[in-house]
Amino acid sequence: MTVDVATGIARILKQEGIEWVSTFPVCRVNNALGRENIPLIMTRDDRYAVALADAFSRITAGERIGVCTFQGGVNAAGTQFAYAGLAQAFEDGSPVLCITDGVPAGSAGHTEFDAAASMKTVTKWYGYIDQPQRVPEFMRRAFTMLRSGRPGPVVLAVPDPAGTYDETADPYHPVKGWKSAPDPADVSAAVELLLKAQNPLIYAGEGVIYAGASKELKTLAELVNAPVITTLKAKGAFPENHPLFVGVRGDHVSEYLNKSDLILAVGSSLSPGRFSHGIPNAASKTIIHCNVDELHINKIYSTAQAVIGDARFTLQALAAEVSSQTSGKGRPAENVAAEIKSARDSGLAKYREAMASDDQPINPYRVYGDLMKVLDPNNSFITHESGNTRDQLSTVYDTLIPRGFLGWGNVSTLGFGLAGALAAKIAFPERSSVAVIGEAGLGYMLGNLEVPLRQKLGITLAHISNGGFAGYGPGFWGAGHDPYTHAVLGYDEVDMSKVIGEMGLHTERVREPSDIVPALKRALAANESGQPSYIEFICSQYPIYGQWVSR
Ligand SMILES: Cc1ncc(C[n+]2csc(CCOP(=O)(O)OP(=O)(O)O)c2C)c(N)n1
Ligand SMILES: [Mg+2]
Repeated sequence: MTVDVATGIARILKQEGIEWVSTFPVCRVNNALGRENIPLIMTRDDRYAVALADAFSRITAGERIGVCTFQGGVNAAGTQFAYAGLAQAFEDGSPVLCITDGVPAGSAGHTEFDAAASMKTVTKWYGYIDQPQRVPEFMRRAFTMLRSGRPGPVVLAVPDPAGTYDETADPYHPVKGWKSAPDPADVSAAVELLLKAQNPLIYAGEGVIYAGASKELKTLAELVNAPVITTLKAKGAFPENHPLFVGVRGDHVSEYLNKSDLILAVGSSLSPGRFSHGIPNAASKTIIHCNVDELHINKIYSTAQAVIGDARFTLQALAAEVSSQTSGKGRPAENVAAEIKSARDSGLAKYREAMASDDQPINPYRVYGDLMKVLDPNNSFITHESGNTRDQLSTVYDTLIPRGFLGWGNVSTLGFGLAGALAAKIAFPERSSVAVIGEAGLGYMLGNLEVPLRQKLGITLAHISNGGFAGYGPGFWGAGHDPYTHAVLGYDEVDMSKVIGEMGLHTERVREPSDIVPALKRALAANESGQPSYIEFICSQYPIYGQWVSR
């Protein structure tokens, strides 16, 4: 059977279980997707086409791959704008598939912008389908990379969507994805070190979520009685009401990082980026580094023992080895939970007080505390924006299930929060889905607010409206801290609830702390009928949150 390249790609996507594709037009594969009945979710810019698919891959932990298309070829306007989305997906290691037009043979060198070279800097693989009959080969390779090893984005460039090939010559079979288990000798050496440590600390990264290893993480932590911290991106990998959970950030987390003599890192690259902890006094600690990617071993810190493999198999193997080396008894340590509780109580005291504040303008922590009262922790999704909402929520928001909270951004590109909430609603329609945002993030989202209206995606935006870029305000961090680039029109000058209300979202403006809970309930009720909501909380600037620990 002869098929054209674009149709061949569409059919393979269906074989791979892809249920929709996000796009910003035009891409010469889109019409084939439409003809093959793959719904196209049109976003309002190319960065968002990538971000929506990227967020879908993240929220489903790569179980369901997000796919997007954007404009490429000689007229690479879409590629230039999508670059921002890809850079973020690459930075955070998200397995998103992007399909774009390739520069056709005979047109190379016509433009100043080299699309292929630029895509190669932000992808796990950039594949250029140079001949029609290679479609199955390239799609197979793409899905293998998307489902195996360290996650990352793949771009496929299609220079000739109308070219034809014989579909039966190299029949396509869906790709399973493959995992690896660690070397048993490394596992037993790691456990010997772990059992010798006085104050081991488990440092869990997003690899635990991608491996679906939360249960195994809990089993190991309980067996060795070790405190657990998670990275921002792994928030929710460990149930945050568990007695062994220390936190994501805050003084109590700093205390545990400082006092530990052994770090058992699982599923984290241990790269002290902008929004993660470094390991203080690393040279005097023993670092066991469990990771799927050997390139992270000995990357920044000296690794005492590497354990390379999938996080779930690794945690299973470590637990089995601990049992065997301790005759099933595990590591005794009586006071661990009580010590964690007292460290958390003192570390969180000032935030808990803020969460009960009756101040006007509203203290942002009061909104977060009330969100925790309204949302069902076992059946909801929340994400943050770049700025204070990230720093404050990751300090205090209690997350009980993996991806109940989407933490994102090794460097956090403003505006991704809406994509996160939309993708969560698509992935788990029965869950309430909330993005907490500031004015800067909102600025990046405005055009895309039409998307949930058109798609009937009932998500809620909770805007901490404080008239400026609070983390950059003058005065909080001493004189001279960005005083010239801090203020934007605030709630006294613009009523964003009216602006956005005119678009058709359910909107409210909340000044009274006692109105927060009822307003959130009304927002979520509107969401149930597919209407998106926007609530503007008139808040103070309050840039107070737990810090990241430096190396
Ligand atoms: C694309 C991008 N550019 C610049 C930044 C730097 N940045 C981080 S937060 C922020 C301002 C946040 O202000 P706002 O949204 O009002 O939140 P607030 O801190 O006031 O709660 C800026 C400019 C960024 N994260 N992403
Ligand atoms: Mg602000």
